[in-house]
Amino acid sequence: MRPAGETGAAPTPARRDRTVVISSVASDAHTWNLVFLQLLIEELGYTVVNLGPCVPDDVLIDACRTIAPDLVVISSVNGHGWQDGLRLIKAFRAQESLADTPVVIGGKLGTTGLESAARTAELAEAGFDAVFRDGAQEVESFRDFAAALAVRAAT
Ligand code: B12
Repeated sequence: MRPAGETGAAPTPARRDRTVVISSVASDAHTWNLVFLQLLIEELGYTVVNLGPCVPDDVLIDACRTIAPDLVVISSVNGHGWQDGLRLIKAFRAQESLADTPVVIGGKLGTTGLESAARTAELAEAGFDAVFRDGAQEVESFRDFAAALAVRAAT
């Protein structure tokens, strides 16, 4: 993980006022991906609510309706993230209060580790604001995306 501030992403008061919800999908029992993301996002200065693994869609949706987060980060590595993600985002976007909430998904979303561009596009079309594939470069892209959140929200 890069040290906070290395690319101008040091924690700011604006970020401390913002909440990021992290969650896995209903089928996924892996946890260290979630811990990794929590540490990365906290380094940026955000408040994080980590809902953990195996979160049913309705539990995530209820939590987000209550918290009204500034960003929702979905992580999955068991290989079922693509279909779980599609189902989840359709239910999430069907909630009027969550229609505009930024939601991203990333990790090992397919069973082969070689997610096609078409599948990535399908997730984006279904309602995710960004889709991050596996790998260090994608984590860097996500970090830049998350770091810019407070700036976008303030303008
Ligand atoms: C530990 C482990 C388990 C443990 C998990 C225990 C726990 N409490 O977490 C147990 C034994 C339960 C398990 C079970 C299974 N596992 Co497992 N598991 C692993 C293992 C060995 C390590 C995962 C880990 O902790 N990594 C450390 C974290 C920090 O890294 P990470 O998970 O890779 O996440 C990184 C990226 O994916 C990315 N990332 C993740 N999410 C997001 C989100 C965003 C937005 C972004 C930007 C980036 C991002 O960033 C993270 C840091 O770089 C991996 C193999 C490996 N060496 O990676 C397999 C692995 C993930 N498991 C795998 C599989 C298939 C399973 C099972 C289906 C096996 C089975 N047949 O039962 C089950 C699924 C259970 C379930 N219901 O989900 C596969 C997934 C294959 C795929 N998707 O292509 C892997 C890759 C093993 C393999 N090579 O086949 N597993």
